Amino acid sequence: MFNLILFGPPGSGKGTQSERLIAKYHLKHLSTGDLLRSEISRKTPLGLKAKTFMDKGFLVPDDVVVGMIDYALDNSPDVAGFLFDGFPRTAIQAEELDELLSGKETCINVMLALEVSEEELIKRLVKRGQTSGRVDDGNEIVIKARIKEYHLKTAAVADHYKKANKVVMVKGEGTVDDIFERLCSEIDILMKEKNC
Ligand code: B4P
Repeated sequence: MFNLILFGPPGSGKGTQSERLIAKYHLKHLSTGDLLRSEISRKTPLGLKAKTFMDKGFLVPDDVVVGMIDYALDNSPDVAGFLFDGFPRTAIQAEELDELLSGKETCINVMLALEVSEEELIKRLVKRGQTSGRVDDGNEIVIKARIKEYHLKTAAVADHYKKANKVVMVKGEGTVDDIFERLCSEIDILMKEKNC
């Protein structure tokens, strides 16, 4: 298996690039943001709970998202690998993910971390907010709260994988095509190594 984490602050293009990467490399896409939004639209108890955090720009509690990932991993047999998008977002989630994968005799091969300036992040999210209908994109105060959560809780996830020498930084500004090419050239090298 080849398992990768696409990492970066809110609006760095994780969702955008993931769609292309899963098509090219036939990986199973696990986006906790998408999974949570699906729970919200179906008005499940989990979704109703998550919404109270997401609408304010806060992270959803670790046990909720880890439970969702655990379930998704168990229900995805025979895949070439996983692309984790927006997960893990805290050091605890990273530890839990490592444990879940080691129980399946696999691991994270690489974390590709998108680097984008804060000014550009805000610009992108405000623009998406004009059409997406997403409460968390619709208001600059909420967007700034999401970026603050990233610095407070999520940036540490990169440190976790840096210790294992698994982080590759990728410039996340430019056209979507250019960024996709940068990501693919890293993946093509790493796939030959498969360092689990
Ligand atoms: P997510 O759904 O993960 O979304 P995101 O971080 O907002 O965006 P992403 O980086 O995927 O950006 P995208 O490609 O869409 O999280 C939403 C919320 O869910 C979180 O705030 C949190 O509350 C909760 N949550 C999710 N996972 C969680 C977890 N593990 N633990 C706890 N809580 C969790 O791009 C953004 C915009 O930029 C788009 O409009 C796109 O078109 C545009 N864009 C992309 N690339 C561009 C480029 N190169 N140039 C110009 N624009 C570009």
